[in-house]
Amino acid sequence: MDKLIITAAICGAEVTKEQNPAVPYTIEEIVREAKSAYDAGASIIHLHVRWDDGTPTQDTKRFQEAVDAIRKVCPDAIIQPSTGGAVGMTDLERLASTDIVPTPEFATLDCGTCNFGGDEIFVNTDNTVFNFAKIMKEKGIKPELEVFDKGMIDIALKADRKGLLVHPLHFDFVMGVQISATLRDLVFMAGSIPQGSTWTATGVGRSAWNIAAATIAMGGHVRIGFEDNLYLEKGVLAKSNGEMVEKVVKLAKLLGREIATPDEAREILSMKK
Ligand code: KMH
Ligand code: ZN
Repeated sequence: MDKLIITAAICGAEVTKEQNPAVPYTIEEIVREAKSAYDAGASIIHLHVRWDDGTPTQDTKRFQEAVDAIRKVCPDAIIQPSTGGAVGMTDLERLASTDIVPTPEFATLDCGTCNFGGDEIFVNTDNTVFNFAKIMKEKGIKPELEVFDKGMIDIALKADRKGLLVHPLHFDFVMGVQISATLRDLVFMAGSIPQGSTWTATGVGRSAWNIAAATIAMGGHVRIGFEDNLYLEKGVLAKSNGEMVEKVVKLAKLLGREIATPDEAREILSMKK
């Protein structure tokens, strides 16, 4: 089994300080959280940015500022800007995160429309997915294919048939937003991607730890962090992203899986250095 790649989704676009005071908004807070995750064993930082008041933004300059500041303390980390942004943003707005310099080596590519709780809908039409895939291919950015259910794997494979993706593919199964966060469905998702692909799984909310443990045992990679989950255990808020990454590292040790460094993660994901 490959070493375990841990992605820290440190900030997100939706979670707030009212839910957990450690959720980062300012550049200083984002850097603090990235470093805590990196020091604990995360090799990938999945990045959203906020204005100082917490409002989510895809502003290129704000991303540039955050990435430059994170680089100073996590020099070899893989920084993965979000192109999902927040519900309601336009495609153009969302893509602005890929305009930073140097061009990001990795970014998310959301592969379909899904319910996002209450009346919220996260819109990604087929044309949006194809257009984002085309732009990322032209820029040499490896996409992490964000799939919130099995149908989104099928949409990603449509993009692949159009020649818009480069193999091997890498998926992130987001469990517990649209598809349920059950082990049955995790096995179904992992069995539905092309041979030779790599995958990460994210358990949203209370499912985070079950999904992480099952994923470690199955040979997948784990995403954890405030974007997806605010609690270290039932009733105990996590004090930092690092604390959550430490818990994943402990689970991996118990299950006999070593942790990948950023360069080992690049190798496992067939990313150019
Ligand atoms: N905030 C969600 C609407 C991504 O980063 O690519 C989208 C999201 C996915 O978080
Ligand atoms: Zn995200």
